[in-house]
Amino acid sequence: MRLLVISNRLPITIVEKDGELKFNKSAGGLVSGLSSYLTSFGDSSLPQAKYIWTGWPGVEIDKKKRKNLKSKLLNEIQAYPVFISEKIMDKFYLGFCNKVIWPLFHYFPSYAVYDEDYWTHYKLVNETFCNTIMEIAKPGDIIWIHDYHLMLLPKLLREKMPNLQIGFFLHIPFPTFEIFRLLPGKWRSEILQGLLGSNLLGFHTYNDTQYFLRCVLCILGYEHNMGQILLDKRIIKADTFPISIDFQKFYNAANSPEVVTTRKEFLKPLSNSKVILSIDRLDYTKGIINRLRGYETFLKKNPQWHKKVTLVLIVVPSRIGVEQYRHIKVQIDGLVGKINGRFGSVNWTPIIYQYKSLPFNALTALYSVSDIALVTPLRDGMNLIAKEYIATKHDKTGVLILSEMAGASKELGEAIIINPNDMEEIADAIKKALEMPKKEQIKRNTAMQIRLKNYDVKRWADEFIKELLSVKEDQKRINAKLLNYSTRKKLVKDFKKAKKRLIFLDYDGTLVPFAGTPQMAKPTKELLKILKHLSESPQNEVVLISGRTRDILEKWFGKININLVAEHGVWIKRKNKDWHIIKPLPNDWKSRIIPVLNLYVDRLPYSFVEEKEFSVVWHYRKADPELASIRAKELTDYLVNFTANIDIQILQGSKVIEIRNAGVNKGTAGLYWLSKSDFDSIIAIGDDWTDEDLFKVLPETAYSIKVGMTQSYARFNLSNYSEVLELIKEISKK
Ligand code: GDG
Repeated sequence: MRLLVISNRLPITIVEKDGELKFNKSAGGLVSGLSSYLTSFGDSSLPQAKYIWTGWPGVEIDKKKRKNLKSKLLNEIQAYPVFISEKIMDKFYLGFCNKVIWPLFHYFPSYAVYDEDYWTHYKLVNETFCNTIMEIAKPGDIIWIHDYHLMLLPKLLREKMPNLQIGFFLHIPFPTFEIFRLLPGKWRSEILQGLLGSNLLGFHTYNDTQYFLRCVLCILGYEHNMGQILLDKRIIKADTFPISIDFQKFYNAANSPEVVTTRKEFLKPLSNSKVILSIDRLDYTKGIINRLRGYETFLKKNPQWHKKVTLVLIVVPSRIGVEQYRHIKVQIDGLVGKINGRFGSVNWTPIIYQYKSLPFNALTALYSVSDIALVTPLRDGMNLIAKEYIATKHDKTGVLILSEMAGASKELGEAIIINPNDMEEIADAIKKALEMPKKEQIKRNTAMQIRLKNYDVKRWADEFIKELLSVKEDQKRINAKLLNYSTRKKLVKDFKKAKKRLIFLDYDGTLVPFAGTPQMAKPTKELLKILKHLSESPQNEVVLISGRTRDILEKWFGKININLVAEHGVWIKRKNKDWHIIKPLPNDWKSRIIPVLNLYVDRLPYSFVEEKEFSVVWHYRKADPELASIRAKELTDYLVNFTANIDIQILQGSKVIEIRNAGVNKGTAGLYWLSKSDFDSIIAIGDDWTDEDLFKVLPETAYSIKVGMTQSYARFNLSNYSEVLELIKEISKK
């Protein structure tokens, strides 16, 4: 098994020395986390487990040097570069990624710049990734795509290699529908369609997952069941996988000789002071300004802590080409100066400020030396800093102050959780942290450490890949029920051989697609021709078995000589005969139900009531899907109680709720036809719950076929009405 990890950047930095390209491995949160998983993946129990990491190498590579670099990267670190010019990357990365997606997905819609040129470059880079991956992908490979830079890639890959197993993980938050819909219509649909090319989509938090599923429903109209979407013949699963850290790496490093030495050095100027640590990439989402204001409020309110506390503020340069980042840097510089100027003295600097990144040992030393970590993002997918801080605490002392807007707050509930927009709350949290008894600190940190140790980054990656493989197994089970080539061939052969054949065909969703209103779903000329042809053969008994009224069936199919069943089995019309009712039924209950349904028509715009002779239907196909699903549940609950003493059934169909007499259904109608003769070939095709009654009464040898990929009593599945048409066209041939 081969795993292809795809991310925007390869975990390397390239340097040119004496005209030759050299590279160093770089270690960030994701990189170091994934690297340890991939190392263990290489020696895992999975047969021939191997991996290749694909991404942009970070710089534009001269055409002449590409071949050489490619083989060097592949041989030495199992990496495969995607070559893209810096000019294109600028519009893609600084443009679409960081001026559209990053601000929008972090709830900063006013920072988003909807530039068509950025979108063009986003598509171009995703396509270039796809083409590069095609150079190495083999059937059976597992693809794991990372993050918001590559949201179109799953679909692009699926189009080239339909059977690839593709997983996608989003490292940033997925926004609510109200934010996501701000994207121009074409972009937002293409992004969702792009993501749905995956078999598994992973998000940090339950909310992110739900927001994604809601966008899919509201924008594309695809419903899900427990996070599972069925699209054509494919299962797509969305689930929550909160990313973690390499716990042991941070824990062990905190006691390494290098870190112990660095810690001592750091402690020299800070020995008489409590240390508050703030470290982030320079980013407006990280709440650095709010943090400084919160600290300022704390100093204002608590003069007793002056000269006894120091904020170590590390800001790591990032995305320098984006205007908001330059602006925030100016703001931070100003605020640090203001606070130090106002509260500082010759022998005390309230904020020690550094605008550069730290080597790993220094970072770990700072974590372990700090009494408090102040982590106050305005919005953050997860936030690894918070987790890493806890991991370095050998004596389990130290206090984490964490924003409720970070995904990490869902797992690190023992931290002091704050709202980053509330300066008073930040200030009070700092005071509470400084005064927290050691025993309390140890209790809180022990609980968090156990959690982080048990669910580390390896476990995170492992669970993602396991679930990706399990979706593959589920898919296989579904595929096994698909009417494949050989079963279909046998069906046709058995049918042709038979002397007496019975064919049950449902109408809506089986022979025609669903339309906005029932009147619009008329049969096409081609369908009428096929049905006529099929029904004319004296060996065939073709029964159109529908929930429609006899009037509409008569109107649409009256001219062809075919058996009809209306209202799900209530009315029967044999060829050349008149309609008759299968058994006498009451319909006086309708007058009590219709006003209730009308009430729900008022409560759900675009829903309407259809009255049939022995049933009534509340249709909601054109209504807002979310409100509709709530109203449908409410109505069902209400009807169940309301009709407790009446012998009627409430059926949840495809975007309809139908209320009809109990005891008569497609099954009873099916038995009526089955009793007419000994049939040596029986075929029944339907897409709805009402067809299940029919499937249940058929003999085991019958070819029962469910249209759509949902659970059914039917023996086989076809994915949509056009496949049904192909099949009946084939059997209608002489
Ligand atoms: C995105 C999401 C999500 C930082 N400064 C230095 C340094 N770091 C390392 C930290 C940590 C990583 O960078 C930062 O990770 P975060 O999670 O805090 O934030 P993002 O970079 O925005 O990451 C985020 C993450 O993806 C993973 O899914 O949690 O929400 O935005 O690992 O240690 N490392 C060193 N020196 C530094 O100065 N060595």
